[in-house]
Parts: sequence; C-alpha cells; structure tokens
Amino acid sequence: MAGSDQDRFRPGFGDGWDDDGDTQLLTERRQKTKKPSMYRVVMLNDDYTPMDFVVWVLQKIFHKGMEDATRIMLEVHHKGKSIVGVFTHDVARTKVQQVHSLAEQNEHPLQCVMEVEEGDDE
Ligand code: TYC
Repeated sequence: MAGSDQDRFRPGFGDGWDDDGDTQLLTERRQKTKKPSMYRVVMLNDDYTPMDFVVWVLQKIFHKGMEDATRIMLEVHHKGKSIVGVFTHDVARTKVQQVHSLAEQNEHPLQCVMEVEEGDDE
C-alpha cells in the first residue's frame, strides 16, 4: 500500500483510497478503538444560592480546596458559568445528580450541566 514514486502520478493517488481497500480497513480499526468521550461539568450562576453553599458543594462533590472552590464560585458569580472539571460520562452524570440533590435538599436553585468535550476523538 505504500506508494512508489510512480504511484504519485496515478489518477486518484493521494485521495485517501487505494485499489485494494486497505486504507478502508485502517479507517474501520481506528473507529473501533476510539477513546470514550469526556464531559465537562459546568456550574451555572443564579441570584439566590448563597455563595458559601456553592463553595461547600465544590469542596464536597468535586474535592476542591477552599481557595480553588472560592475562585470557581466567584468566576461563576461574575461570568455566569465555570468549568468545574472534566470526567467520564458516568462520573460527570453522578456529580451533576449529587449537586442537584444537595441543592434540592437545601432548597437552593443551584444548577450545573454536563457538556461533551469537542475534538477529543483522536
Ligand atoms: N450569584 C449568587 C449570589 O449572589 C452566588 C452563586 C455563585 C450562585 C455561583 C450560583 O453557581 C453559583 N448569591
């Protein structure tokens, strides 16, 4: 399948396909070994959740230290949202559920969402 010098001048050379189809086999194998997607967990701002509750949630669910948790909370407060971490699908979903259940138990409207990381399919 490796091209000789003469191959370069054949019609269709370099278009990603060759006569015996082995380029296609390589493509299929790449798809089967694709890495699982990763998901960002993004914390969203609202006008009612107390700042210290958000800091506590970031420490409890995302294992942030006080300084990091405070920095993330303030970024959400000022910019509307902030990425808290990037996780596999199941871990991200569990963390989103844990945040929502703590928020609900404490009657705060705190929301966070998960978003797929783009450009991570190599
Ligand atoms: N904006 C909230 C307030 O002024 C604080 C807050 C920060 C709420 C981060 C949600 O994800 C959040 N009390």
